[in-house]
Amino acid sequence: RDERLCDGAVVLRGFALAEESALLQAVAAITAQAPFRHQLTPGGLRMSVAMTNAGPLGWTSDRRGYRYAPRDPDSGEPWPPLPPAFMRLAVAAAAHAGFPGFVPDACLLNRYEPGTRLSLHQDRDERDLGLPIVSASLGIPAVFLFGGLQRTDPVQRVPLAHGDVVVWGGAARLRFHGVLPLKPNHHPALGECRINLSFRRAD
Ligand code: MD3
Ligand code: FE
Repeated sequence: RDERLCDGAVVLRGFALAEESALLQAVAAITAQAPFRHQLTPGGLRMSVAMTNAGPLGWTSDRRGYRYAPRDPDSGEPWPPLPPAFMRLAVAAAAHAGFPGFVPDACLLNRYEPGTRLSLHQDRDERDLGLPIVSASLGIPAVFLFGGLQRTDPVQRVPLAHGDVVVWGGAARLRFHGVLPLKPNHHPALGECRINLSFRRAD
């Protein structure tokens, strides 16, 4: 079932389905407390992806830059805690992919609707770039773009469906990546929506 994309990146098809109902319930509880919002980039543009966080730290963006912060800037409250099902999934997927000590302290939740895209970028706001990121896809399918270490390197197109988990570590960790605009679609549990959970060790 493991699909190796390159050194350090492996797709675990359907890995999140074992926890499907607990994950969906946890997403609903988190977003009731810390709703999805379209953050501002440092350049002053509103992001097409709507985001929120769970865990001791959450990834935020505003005109001053990108950072991990312990509180939701909209409410002034701490981000909701990482639910047990989130922690179990991230720890199990990382261990399965060869990162046995990985324990996340941040989960970024991204919400996509038809037409939403995420342009090519690198994730480098975490303290230890030797640690992996574990991502889980829920809802309608998406095409993930997986490039190289330079923005202009050729990209692989990787279809990701409900329940798929990817572990990005080692040499894959600093590769450029993004998501193509979502096609109109429907998922029985989430409607016209894709939610991606990405588990990180920020601090
Ligand atoms: C590959 N999100 O939030 S998660 C992001 O589907 C982000 O919402 C995408 O990229 C999404 O930053 C993809 C998978 C992911 C996360 C981090 C990576 C892939 C990565 C870091 C390096 C290489
Ligand atoms: Fe990313």
